[in-house]
Formats: sequence, structure tokens, C-alpha cells
Amino acid sequence: MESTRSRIINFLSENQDTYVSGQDISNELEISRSAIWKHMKELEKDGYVIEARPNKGYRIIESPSKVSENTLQWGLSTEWLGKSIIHKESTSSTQIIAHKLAMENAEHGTVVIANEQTAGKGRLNREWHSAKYKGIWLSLVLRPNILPNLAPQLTLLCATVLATVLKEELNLDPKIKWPNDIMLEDKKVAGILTEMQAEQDKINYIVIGIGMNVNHDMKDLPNDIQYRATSLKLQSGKEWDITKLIQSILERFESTYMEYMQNGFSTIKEIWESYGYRIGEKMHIKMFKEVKKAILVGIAEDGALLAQYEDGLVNKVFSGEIEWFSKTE
Ligand code: BT5
Repeated sequence: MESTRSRIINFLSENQDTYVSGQDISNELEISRSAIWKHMKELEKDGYVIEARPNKGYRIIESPSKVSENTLQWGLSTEWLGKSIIHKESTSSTQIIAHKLAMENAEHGTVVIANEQTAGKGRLNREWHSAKYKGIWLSLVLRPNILPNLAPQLTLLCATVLATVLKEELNLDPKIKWPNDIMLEDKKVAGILTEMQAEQDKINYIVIGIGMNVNHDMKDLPNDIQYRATSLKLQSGKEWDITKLIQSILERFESTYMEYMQNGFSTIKEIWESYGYRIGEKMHIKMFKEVKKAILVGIAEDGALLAQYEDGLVNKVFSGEIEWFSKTE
């Protein structure tokens, strides 16, 4: 159910050029004038600046830059993704909250977002640095009706969503480094962590974690990763509205996910390959003790990376085997 507060915001924003009278809001939402006044006070705490004129009514003058459940809901045009949003000022990891909610039957499309994570995690329990107010730190709870062995496709799908938002809405030139890193000019700007709870042939739920560095200056990134990490601000020279970016990601994720559920993986695979980092390039691949040269040719249906060796054979590459940063000649 949409909250009264977000209905007020939607109603005011539809009429942003004029004042909306208390009576009109009261009629539209079927609440009392004094209830409206109380909601306005709460909205101000969220960072909205609302002008209230006697005999005229209310008007939004400024929307907040602060991320909150209300600011995220306002203007979010999804059907099911983010209908339930849990927002925290600070938390250990949004993945932990998302798992807990999923086990308590949270609905498909529940979104957990934090302004800061104190113990953000990457794959294999690596650390994910999540500075306060600087980035997007969120987890999605999904209940896809697909076989567990197809789950990696959702990580790849998510990567195409992030890359497309950066390219089409921010005019940047992202690449997806297999399997889950979004790169700008050879540096990592975002990562994805997919975790799943499944039985033999049924997924109970999947939690997809998205971490994206947005408004970091160099000093906001830990020293040891400064040479291989970046932020949207560092790449574009400007600050970005985190709330709007989250909304774009959720909207595009929902439509891409629906398309995937209807038509399968082939479109995603094509889009992924169009963003693929070093696809078409010759790389060093370590196999047992041997190092071989091979051209990265794309990804397989199961999400594996494919390389073509000098003898023409195409094989899957596993993550530990590839030397991303060594030049082949
Ligand atoms: C990832 O792991 O890239 C997955 C990151 C997922 C983070 C999200 S944030 C919301 C949700 N809640 C969580 O707790 N996690 C998810 P991986 O491929 O294993 O990369 C981890 C490595 O990236 C680290 O070992 C560092 O080298 C590097 N790294 C850590 N923080 C970074 C950052 N902010 N930006 C760029 N690189 C970073």
C-alpha cells in the first residue's frame, strides 16, 4: 500500500506549478486537514521544502537530496520492484537485512537500501567499502521462477542494467568485466553480489546486492583500492542525485527482468557482450601450469566466460584463471 505521505507528495508534484488547497488534498486522500498538516511536518523532516500559503494551499519548493523511503517512492514508476522499500541510515550490510526479510517471507521486489554500510561485503567474504552518503548500497529480494543453475544469468542481467543506466542516462562509457564488475576506464565503479537460497530444483529467493560508487572524491576511497576503483563523480566531474539514480536502476531492472522472464537470456547475452570488457581481445589464460593465449569471445548460456584458443577451440574460463591486466604482446 502506498503511504499517505507518498500520496501527498505525488499529488503535490502532479500540480507543481500551482498551490494545492488543503481541501483538495483532504478530498483526494480522504484525510482530515489536521492530518495533512502533520504529514507536511514529517515531509519537512525528510528534507522537502513545502510552502504553505493561507487561502492558497501547499506547494513543493524543493525536493530533498537526502535518500529516504519517501524520496525513493516519490516518482518511482515501477510496478512491483521497490513497492516495499526498507531504508537505513547505517547498517552492517543490506545483504544481511535482505536475507532476514526474505526468510520472513518478504515479497518479491523488496528493496533494502542504506546510506552507509559498516561491513559491506563482496564475493567470497571480501570487503566492500561503502562510504556514507557517497554511493548506492542496496539489495533486492527476488523470487524468480527459474532453475537454480540459471541464477548466474541474473547477475549478468543486473550488470547490463547498471551499464545501460550509466551509458544512456549519464553518457559514460561503461564496460562489464566478467562476471560482475562495472568498469569505467579500467577502474571498478560498481560490483554485484548474488546470493541464493535454493532447493534442488527450486529457488526460494535470491538477494542481489548492488554497490556503486557515486559521489566519491579520491579521499573517500580506501588507499589500497584507489588505483583500481573510481566513482561516477571522479569520472564525470560532477555530483549525481543518488535518489534519481536508484530510481533509474530499479525501473530499468524491472523492465529488463520482465523481458528476460518472457523471452529468456538471448537478448541479455547480446547486450552483455556489447559491454563486455576486453571481449574480442587476446588474454593470458592460466591452465594448470601452462599459460595460453586466447581471445575472449563472449559468454555462454550458463554465464561462463568463453575464450577461443589459438587452435580454434572455444572453452569456458573460470575466474581464477584469467590475467586481466597483463598485456599479451
Ligand atoms: C563485488 O565483490 O564486487 C560485490 C560488491 C557488492 C556490494 C553490495 S553493496 C550492497 C550489498 N550489501 C553488501 O554487503 N554487499 C552488496 P567482489 O567482486 O568480490 O569485489 C570485492 C573487491 O572489490 C574487494 O576485495 C576490493 O578489492 C574491491 N572493492 C571494495 N570496495 C570497493 C569499492 N567501494 N569500489 C571499488 N572496489 C571496491
